[in-house]
Amino acid sequence: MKVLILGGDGYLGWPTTMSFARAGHTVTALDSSIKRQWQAEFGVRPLWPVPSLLERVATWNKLFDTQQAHKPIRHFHCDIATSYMGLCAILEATTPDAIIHYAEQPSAPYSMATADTCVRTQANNILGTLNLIHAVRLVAPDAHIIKLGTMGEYGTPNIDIEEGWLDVEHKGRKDRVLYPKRPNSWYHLSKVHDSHNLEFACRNYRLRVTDLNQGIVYGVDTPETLLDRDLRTAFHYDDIFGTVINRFIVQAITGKPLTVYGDGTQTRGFINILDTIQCITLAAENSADLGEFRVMNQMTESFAIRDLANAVGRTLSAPTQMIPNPRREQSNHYYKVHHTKLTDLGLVPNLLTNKVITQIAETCREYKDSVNENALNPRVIW
Ligand code: USQ
Repeated sequence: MKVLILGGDGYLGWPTTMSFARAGHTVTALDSSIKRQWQAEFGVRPLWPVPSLLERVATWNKLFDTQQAHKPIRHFHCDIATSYMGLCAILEATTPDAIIHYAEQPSAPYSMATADTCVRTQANNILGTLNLIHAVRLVAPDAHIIKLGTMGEYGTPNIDIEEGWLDVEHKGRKDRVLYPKRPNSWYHLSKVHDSHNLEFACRNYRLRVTDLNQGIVYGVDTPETLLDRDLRTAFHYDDIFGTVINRFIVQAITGKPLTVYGDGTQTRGFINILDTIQCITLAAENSADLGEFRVMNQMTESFAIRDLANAVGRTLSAPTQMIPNPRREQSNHYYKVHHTKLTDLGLVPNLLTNKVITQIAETCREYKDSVNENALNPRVIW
């Protein structure tokens, strides 16, 4: 396959880029590097230094330049939210079969910090996806768009969470509608808007789209990041871009209590970074049909946050601390998610075990002295 990865510099974009390249696909990675600026605005950075996309692509291509089976990765600098023509030109040059779209502002706290960060989040995410829709329609109408959505789009409804669609019966009539969504941040809401725009594009332009509602990702290593230190992906533990398991592990290795927001009864879906790659691969290998808006819930297990904190705390001998929840979230809520479509395609989950927690902690321990303790407690409150 010819695969174009939007957001190839990111936590998930880079490991995905390498995984597809290693599997023998022709891979192009695109990024605007803007996330590095967003990080700088809040004075945060990944736990270890991460070479630029250009440098990592060069390292990869050097590593594999003697092996016939591997084609070099190509890369482009492009901001898809502001450069429709640039995106069209890249689609023309790469003629992708699959386009994997990670190129979005990914943080709920960032989006909730100020009016400006809210507007920039929604502008970046919604306009980027709209430009993609129109560029694909014009230049590559057969390409399969694989869009990273999020489980947080659904919020915490008092009914089961289905995979994207809901069968409803109203006053004796039946219909199938997009699942009604009630997210908890401007960021998550930007992805709801994306989902609606993509579904509209499937109906009206006959695009083919898979929307993957992904849970909270944790983990550091993939088979490819382990090949060379300069091929590692970014690891965020800070209050803006760090996700909860990664944060708890860094708090534990630095001897700080694990910050459980509120009473920790809020429950969320989770997924190992290895399974993210598996799911994206399965989605790409099993394309949606032309005109189909296919939605799959990309998570493997769910945990209440306090149970998660206890599991990490027990494994790494660290105390947990309940602190006032900086976010407006429901506690003690119903949470039942259906997530069988990816398993039906062949996903074999890598679940969260003590061994997995210990392995992540081992990698992080080497950089213990680089931890910015100011970034361990939440700063954005809503
Ligand atoms: N939490 C704590 N303590 C912390 C950090 C978080 O208790 O120190 C709690 C939060 O209150 C929340 C849960 O952990 O209930 C998850 O927070 P998070 O920051 O790990 O994840 P979230 O803001 O939901 O967003 C992350 C990614 C986002 C992705 C999303 C998947 O940043 O890109 O879309 O996970 S999901 O949550 O399923 O929508």
